[in-house]
Amino acid sequence: MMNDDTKDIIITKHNFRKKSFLAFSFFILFAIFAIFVWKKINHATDVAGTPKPLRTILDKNEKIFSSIFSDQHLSKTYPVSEAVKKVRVNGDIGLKSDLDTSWRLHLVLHPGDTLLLTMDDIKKFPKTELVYDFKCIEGWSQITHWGGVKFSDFLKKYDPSASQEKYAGLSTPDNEYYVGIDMASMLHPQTILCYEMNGKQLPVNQGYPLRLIIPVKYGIKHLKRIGTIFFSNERPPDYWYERGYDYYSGL
Ligand SMILES: Nc1nc2c(c(=O)[nH]1)N[C@H]1C(S)=C(S)[C@@H](COP(=O)(O)O)O[C@H]1N2
Ligand SMILES: [Mo]
Repeated sequence: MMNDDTKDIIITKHNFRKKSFLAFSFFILFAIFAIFVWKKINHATDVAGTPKPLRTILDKNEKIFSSIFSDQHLSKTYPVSEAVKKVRVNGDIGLKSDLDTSWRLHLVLHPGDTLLLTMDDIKKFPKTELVYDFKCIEGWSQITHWGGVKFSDFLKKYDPSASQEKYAGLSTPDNEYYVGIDMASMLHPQTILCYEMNGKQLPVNQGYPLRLIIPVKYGIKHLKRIGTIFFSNERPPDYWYERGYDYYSGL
């Protein structure tokens, strides 16, 4: 026969077990809920398949960086002697087809109104040379030497009102590679329509006859073999943006 004291202890032990069990169950339920929420956030993606939280941060990045962007801020330049002779070739999207000998730069003034320009038209502008540290988003960089015309000079002559638009869109002649770039970066004094590397004609795998050099951006925006340039207030399509990268890709 139990005395009253023992009974008390047994009941307390029982209560304790019950409480631990409840606490543990709540913990498990909470953990399941947390995992569910985490998965939900992580699996929400945009058109590019980029997780929503990441895309939100990338877009905030663009707002912050473009608000402090200034065309007075020049990328560091180097003496020609520091430029590498063996320039890395990185990416050949849009360069695979044979280059058409009748290449023209298609400058879209308005939909349905396109100027066809030759290399002679482009070489009429004063030549700018630039030696700077070219940075690829994959993590490598190289001091390289380029020559061409300032995009701002070019635009002033051929399509001055275009500078009112928010973006420029550039693409290869076959439309396989394409980029969208904010107008402030396009008009930056170091942005050039480039036709020379190391003082010589641009090699085919580096974008002959004409490529973009834009030191305020990562390499992904330096489109090689420009076929078409157009302007728009909406973001033009962008190859690497569609594959999850930052649209702005500024430095
Ligand atoms: N047409 C075209 N342009 C392109 C690319 C590409 O694949 N196709 N790759 C870009 C990337 S990711 C980089 S880093 C630079 C590399 O330029 P380079 O090959 O002259 O070093 O070109 C950019 N322009
Ligand atoms: Mo790159």
